[in-house]
Amino acid sequence: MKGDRYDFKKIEEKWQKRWWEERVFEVTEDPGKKKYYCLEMLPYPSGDIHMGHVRNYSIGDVIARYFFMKGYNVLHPIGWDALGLPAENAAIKHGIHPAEWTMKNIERMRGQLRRLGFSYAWEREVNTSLPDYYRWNQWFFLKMWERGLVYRKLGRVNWCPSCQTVLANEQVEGGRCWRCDSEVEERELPQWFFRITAYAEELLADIDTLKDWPERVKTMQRNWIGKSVGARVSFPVSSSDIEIEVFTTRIDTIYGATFLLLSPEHPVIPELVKGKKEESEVLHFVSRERKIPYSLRKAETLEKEGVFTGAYAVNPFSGERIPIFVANYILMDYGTGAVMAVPAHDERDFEFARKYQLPIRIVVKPKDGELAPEGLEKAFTEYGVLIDSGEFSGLSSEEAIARMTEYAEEKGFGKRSVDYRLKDWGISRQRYWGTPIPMIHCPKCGVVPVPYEDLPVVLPRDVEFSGVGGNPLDKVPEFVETTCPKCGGKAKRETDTMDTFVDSSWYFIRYTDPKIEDAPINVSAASYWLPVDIYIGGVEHAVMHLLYFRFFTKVLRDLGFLEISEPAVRLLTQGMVIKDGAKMSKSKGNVVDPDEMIDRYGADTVRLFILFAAPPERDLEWSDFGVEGAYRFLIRVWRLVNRFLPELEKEAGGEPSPEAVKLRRKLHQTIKRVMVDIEERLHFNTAISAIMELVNEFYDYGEKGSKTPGDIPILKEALESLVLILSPFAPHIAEELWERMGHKESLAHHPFPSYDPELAKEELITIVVQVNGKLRGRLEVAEDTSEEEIKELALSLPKVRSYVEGSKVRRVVYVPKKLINIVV
Ligand code: ANZ
Ligand code: ZN
Repeated sequence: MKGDRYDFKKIEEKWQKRWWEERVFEVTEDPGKKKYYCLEMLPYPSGDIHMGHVRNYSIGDVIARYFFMKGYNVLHPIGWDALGLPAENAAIKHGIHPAEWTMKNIERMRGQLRRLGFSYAWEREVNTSLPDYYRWNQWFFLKMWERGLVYRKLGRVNWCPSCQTVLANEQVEGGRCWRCDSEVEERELPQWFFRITAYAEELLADIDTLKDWPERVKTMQRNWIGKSVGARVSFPVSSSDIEIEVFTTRIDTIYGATFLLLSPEHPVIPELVKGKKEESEVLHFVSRERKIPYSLRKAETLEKEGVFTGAYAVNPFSGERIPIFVANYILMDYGTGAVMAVPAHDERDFEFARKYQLPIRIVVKPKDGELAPEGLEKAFTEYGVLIDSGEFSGLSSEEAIARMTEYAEEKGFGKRSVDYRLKDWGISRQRYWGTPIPMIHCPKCGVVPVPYEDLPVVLPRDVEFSGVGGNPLDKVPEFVETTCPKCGGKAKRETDTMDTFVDSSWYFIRYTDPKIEDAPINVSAASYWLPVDIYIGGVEHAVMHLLYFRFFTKVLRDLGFLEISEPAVRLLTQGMVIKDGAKMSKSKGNVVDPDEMIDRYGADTVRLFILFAAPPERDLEWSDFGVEGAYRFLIRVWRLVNRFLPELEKEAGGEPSPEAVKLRRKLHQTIKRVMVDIEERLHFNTAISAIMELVNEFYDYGEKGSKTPGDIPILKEALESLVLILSPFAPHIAEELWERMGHKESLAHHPFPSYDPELAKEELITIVVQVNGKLRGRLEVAEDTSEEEIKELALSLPKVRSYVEGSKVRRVVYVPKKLINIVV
């Protein structure tokens, strides 16, 4: 039996079965034990597990298994983000019911995850498409409605004129309908919104508390919230009693405002142009522009266009009369939808003024120098010193902003104002496969919430999916026709369903007690497990999902369910899996099927390769050669351990050989490195390479067997530790070898080996770090640190980062044990 072939198939099936039958990873709250909550973003059940999932979940599994072995009470759950558009599209295309399609996919993907040997608490699996989950979306909706955090207003949607239906953004491809290729228009429909802006300030401020989130994600969140401090100023319209309020962050430039701009959606337009000769041209322009999707109008490359309204406004500071235009690049959903245009100091206005030959007047000059007298090449957008600005001339922009805002407030035509780019969260979808919004429209009482005791509002099963003529739910009378809970009269049910981002905003809380029936959340379980200790997922979720997830946490705290204000302590955003230079995707035809790889090499090899090929935040280039390499390494471990097993039974005694002493040092250094790499650095690739070095050292010691009986205890310690530290990465082979060493219990809860700090001490050397040949830092590293690791360490030095950030690393020159030079 010993020394037999590495039969991964048999081994993996055996251990998966045992973990499952013995409920090895199921947990309950235990106040006597330190908890660790390891969470990976839950998958959408699209049909197959892809390599991106394998990567995400392998990373999470290493962390979870490691903390199990460190003695923590580890919550490591998984579930399904099971509502959403693809299921409905499949129904339209292939006539299969979304529920059936979803359940089938879940079955299949669950099987695939099992085959990868992940340490999930399967008993806590959550499926967001079941009424026992989504009823709580409805319940939260009602609670939020009571608190004024839900409202209804007109919102824009993509409309396909030929299918007569609303399209999701994902169904618009290059401005055209995914089904019929017609040009998509924008329309306004009443929609439901979550008032996330009520939390804008807190969402922004608390980013500073997220010490263990990547800077990049935090910056993206800050920009998305986009706080702008400025002023609102009212411009009276000449010979009328209309006033137009603008939002500006540069009130200091107001003497240079040479025209006023309105968004095509601005409500004042009809009144402004009424009876003027410009009226029909302006209204025509407005109706044309309003159909153009916002996404296009926001683009920086948009050709600026506008039309004169025939009306003039009066600058409240200078008394000057300036023309009013409607312009395509002014958006109604920011500020007030009206702008004072200062072409000398704003790029977009500059472009517009050039095009329509409007005056460009300089009112701010650089603090140290003059602007060329013959006119500007482009707008001067920096802060400077005011000129030609009446009594404010000579002030710096900073001072002028403060003083002029005060002045406007005193005179009553302006006020300080804070604006956010963040918009309220539009959650309405005109779709079937989502959570029904629990509202009723009564002709007498208006909008009436569904009473709590009538929840859940369950999706009807019998529905027709044609893809045309609007929301399928509208055509189900048994669903739509209802009675008003207030007056008992005939009423209609709301047929919009919720954005599926609602589901994924609180699933992590539901995992803490997924079966509780009389409440959405078990407060004591949530208080024990939360916050999430590490959250792992794709960087594509850096903004929306992570913001909604933070928002829900705050709302649920305010509803009394949670004690925390932020959901996750640490965030790890993994890079993409690429092949032949492109993201692995079905449409590119460069997909490597995980199942096929597992069949060929086993799950342990696939996991090991994926973890070894790149540090988690970087993109990972798929390599068949690399997979082979991972496989050969596991065979090497297999042979090594099996070869030494009989040795361990031999009689021990006497002094160890110098080679064994050396091996022992290496072992303790390796344990330390693996611990630091998993726990602190989250760099699994270098942990694995350390284990590989240890195995090499073992082979150096000799494959022939022990040198003296005094080596036996060291060999036993080294082999057992090797298997244990390998186990988070390649758990099946590790369990099998562990069992062969005579252990009866699974190693999943065996303590992770500890190291002797004296033995683990490594010889340190100093490496000089340069950027473009200039000294920027020094690194103290162990003598045998690899080039790749040194490069990573060098790039992570704050000083180096400040020189490298924003540019591309061209080349890295490494002089072994001396110097590393990063060329950007
Ligand atoms: C006059 C001005 C002069 C401006 C100048 C800028 C520079 P941020 O900083 O991004 O918040 N703006 C205001 N509302 C707008 C809208 N709905 N659509 C398009 N542009 C709008 O941008 C604030 C500035 O963006 C505002 O300050 C306004 O132009 C413009 F030298 O007012 B500014
Ligand atoms: Zn009623």
